[in-house]
Amino acid sequence: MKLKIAIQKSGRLYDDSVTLLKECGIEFNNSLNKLKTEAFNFPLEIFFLRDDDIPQYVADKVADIGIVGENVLMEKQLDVKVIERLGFGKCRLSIALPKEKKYAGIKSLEGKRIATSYNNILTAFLKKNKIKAEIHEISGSVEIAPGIGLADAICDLVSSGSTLFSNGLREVETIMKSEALLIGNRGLSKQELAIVDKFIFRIQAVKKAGKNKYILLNAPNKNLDKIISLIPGMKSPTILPLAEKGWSSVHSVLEEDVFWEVIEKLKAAGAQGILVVPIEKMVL
Ligand code: PRT
Ligand code: ZN
Repeated sequence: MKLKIAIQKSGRLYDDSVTLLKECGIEFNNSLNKLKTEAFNFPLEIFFLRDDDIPQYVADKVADIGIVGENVLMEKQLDVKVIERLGFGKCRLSIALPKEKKYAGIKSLEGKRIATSYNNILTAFLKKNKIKAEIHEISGSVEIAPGIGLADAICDLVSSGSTLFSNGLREVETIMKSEALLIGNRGLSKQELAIVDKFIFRIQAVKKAGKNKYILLNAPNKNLDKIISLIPGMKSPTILPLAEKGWSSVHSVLEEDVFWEVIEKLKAAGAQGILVVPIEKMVL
């Protein structure tokens, strides 16, 4: 019994999807022209597909699960299950206008021509806001549409904003935020779900590890209580005596978000020789 996963064949989600599988300890050969491969050490068959096709393949159970951008899933409007948010491929779907055009809120879009590859999402957004506009569906290079007189505005994905900037466009509305999702067919069997669970367990360990660092430091025993109270670790930290009298070594786990703040406080409390190391996997 093998689970079939669909991932992007090439493009913005490819590298992170492959990295995620590899960090989950799933080994496979991914030579460029392959459409399909099998993992050596996990019951997984991997299909390499265009991102636009992945929701349909998962809905039809050609693939059991898949990795796809939330934007693509929303646009396709197919009934699949969102299993896990993966935290990469982040972007937003926005409306942008030539920067010299006036914009006074959504009402300014009334009667305008908007070019997009996201017809369904844009239609729903306009309807919700009671705006009547003309949608020009095009499949690529949406950002050049206003410049060539095809449209007054565009609705497209933005990440850094540099594409908009270099085409003289200004972002005026964000319709949705997006990231890569692990999606699954709704009718998976018990055995298939058991493999999905194993996979999710690994993904969560990898994601959790990425957010945490392992920290080792030396502390004078007299300040030990204070120092321990500063570290919001997994459970209580490990304390080992140092060869030097009156000193201990403290080991714990620290979240990325609070990292710099805590390090400063630790130093102020007399901690020395602070080492911070990445964690590969974390299982709680
Ligand atoms: O061949 P295939 O159909 O599989 O790939 P594709 O060309 O349709 O998609 P691809 O590889 O470009 O993007 C795959 C997914 O990555 C998208 O569906 C999003 O979920 C996600 N993603 C994240 C992005 C971006 N960031 C992004 N910036 N997808 C596209 N872009 C484009 C955007 O369309 C615009 O042209 O990048 C440009 C804007 O980028 P900035 O940085 O200049 O703002
Ligand atoms: Zn695509």
